[in-house]
Amino acid sequence: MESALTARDRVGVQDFVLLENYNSEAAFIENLRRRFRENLVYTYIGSVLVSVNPYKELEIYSKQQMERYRGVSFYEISPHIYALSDNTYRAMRTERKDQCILISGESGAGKTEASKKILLYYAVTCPANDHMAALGDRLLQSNPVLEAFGNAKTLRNDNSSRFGKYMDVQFDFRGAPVGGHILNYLLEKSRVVHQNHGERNFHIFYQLLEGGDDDLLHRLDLDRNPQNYKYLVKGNCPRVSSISDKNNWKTVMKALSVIGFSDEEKLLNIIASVLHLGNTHFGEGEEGETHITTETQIRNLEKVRTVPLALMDAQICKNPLNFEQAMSARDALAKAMYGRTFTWLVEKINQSLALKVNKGSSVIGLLDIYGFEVLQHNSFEQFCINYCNEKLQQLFIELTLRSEQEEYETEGIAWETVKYFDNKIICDLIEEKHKGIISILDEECLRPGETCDISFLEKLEGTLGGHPHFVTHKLANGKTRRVMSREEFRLLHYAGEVNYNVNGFMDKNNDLLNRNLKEVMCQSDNQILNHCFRREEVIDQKRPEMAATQFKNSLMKLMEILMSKEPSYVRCIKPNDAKQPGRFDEVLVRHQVKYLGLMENLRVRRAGFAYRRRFEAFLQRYKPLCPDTWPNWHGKLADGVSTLVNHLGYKAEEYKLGRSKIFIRFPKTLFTTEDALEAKKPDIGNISFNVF
Ligand code: AD9
Ligand code: MG
Repeated sequence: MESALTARDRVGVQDFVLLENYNSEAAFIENLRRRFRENLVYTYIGSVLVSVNPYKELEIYSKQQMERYRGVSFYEISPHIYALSDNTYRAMRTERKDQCILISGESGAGKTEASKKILLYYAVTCPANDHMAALGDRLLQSNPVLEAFGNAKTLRNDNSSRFGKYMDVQFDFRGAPVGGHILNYLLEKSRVVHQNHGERNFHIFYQLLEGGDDDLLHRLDLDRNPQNYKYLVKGNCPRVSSISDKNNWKTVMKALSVIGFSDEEKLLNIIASVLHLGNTHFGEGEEGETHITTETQIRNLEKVRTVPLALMDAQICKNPLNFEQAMSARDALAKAMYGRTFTWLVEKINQSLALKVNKGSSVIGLLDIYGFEVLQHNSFEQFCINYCNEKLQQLFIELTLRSEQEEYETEGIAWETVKYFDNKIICDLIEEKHKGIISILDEECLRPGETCDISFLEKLEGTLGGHPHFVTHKLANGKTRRVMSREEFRLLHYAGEVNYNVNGFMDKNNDLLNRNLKEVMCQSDNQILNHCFRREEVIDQKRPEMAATQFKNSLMKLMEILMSKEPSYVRCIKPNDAKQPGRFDEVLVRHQVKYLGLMENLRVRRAGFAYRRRFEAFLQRYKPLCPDTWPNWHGKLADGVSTLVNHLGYKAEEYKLGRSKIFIRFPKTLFTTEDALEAKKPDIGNISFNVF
């Protein structure tokens, strides 16, 4: 039999708090690597779950596995996303407190897969009621629909979520799921009209062309070749080997019907119209005015009857717009149509999940939001995404520190202060009223006269010059390591430096749709678009909130929601950039460990003690080691633990007894105890490396 020590050497510790040298990043990464090599993709930092994307199907998600984790406490069995799901569920049931699970990590790290596994766990293991079967299905089926419309192939992930998602799952007093609600955040609309090389538009376009039957495509006047559509050729990547658009199309259509959609064709009409719109060309008339020139496109668009093209033409002509303006108005329309339809789709799904006002019910919220993003060229979208990650990191720091501190106080043990980087300074830099980047951007968008992206940058330099986390070409004085262009500003995020190119910031923040085009859309025959483009909006002269401010406000609300719940965390790590199984790129992993703040997390968690366990759990496990506690201890639990550790020879500096838990300072103490247990009970074999 392999000794416990070598087993531990081989597979590492299952909780980082048990690392001998918990300050060493190298030891942390080595532990991750050992476990990854053994296909052990989950490891804890206390109650936080760290997950490394295996990039291959592991046999650990079956129904039998779900059963193994039901009602079992965290440390009795190897770490798993099901353990976290189950613990969260039980905490909700026993403490009657709303919970949330926050999933973070960079693009392709496995956030969406994790959230789907959690949902599946609840759908399969929770008690059912009459409505439950249908509701569980609808909850699960909302995923393929949202992914078809909101995910796309990017360079980093073949199925990248291009929107943020927060989903509440509601449970009744018996613990059966009874409702759900989704909040969506900032869809990357620019993808509708432009994709970087090697990337695609949203999946649904390709699914429709590949999977739709001939009749449907005929009715929509589409042909099967994506290369024939301007909005689909920018990335030069119509097919992706890991994706079957045809099969996914079937899944999506089935999912739509489970959710209760009765008229998919209206939805598909809009998708087709976006493609036709992209192929619409403009030409200059005799007096320099712009006209739509492609007759066939007019015919097609009229046929699908979403955009009254003749009206649109008349409006463009009446306005009049020059060629460039007409093209950009067309693109703005395509983005607005798609973006609003996506929001409408989320509303429809919400109606079908119907969150109920229900006495005695509680919720578990799941947050799957885009990870920190640093691309070659970073624009407004990356700015928003990374701002969102700053906010989440702040929440994480605040809540983990708070809960640790609270635990020490409840247990009556002195709290040892831990040093950590508080990123509030960066959040303020972005969101502070009047002085923050978003306020300055809004002001510049509203200022009359000649404003442009560069004048926005100059304003930033004027206001923020000297801020320790803000740099530009001018302010850097040649001191920066990387060359910056004159159109960039750099933010020193908690996760690293990112250069943002200001080109397009003003336009994207304004997110304006030509008023005349809005008017045109109000007259569409398509009921969904009628719902999305309201007449009141055209009449109402008040300017809607700018995009960044809208996003900021929705994030504030999200923070409030999350603060009101008991959080659990899943921190996802991407092992390599090649999307390949078995490859562990140390540089890449180290970077993520750094920016996810995992070392800080570990330091906070250790704050003096490596291990803590409730008295009853500790006694239950180790009582065979002491004749006074074996087979049963009849006195007070604390006395039992005291008797046990005295018998084991624990020294005073090695442990402390709180009110309901024992705190052990060094992993070594625990390992020695664990080895003694194994020697005593060889029949339990290598269970020790399961436990640690
Ligand atoms: V993004 O920020 O939305 O671009 P995610 O959501 O973090 O990203 P995702 O969950 O989509 O990443 O995972 C990327 C791919 O990794 C999936 O399509 C799977 O092919 C693969 N993956 C992720 N997690 C697992 C897993 N637990 N088991 C097997 C996985 N494969
Ligand atoms: Mg995702």
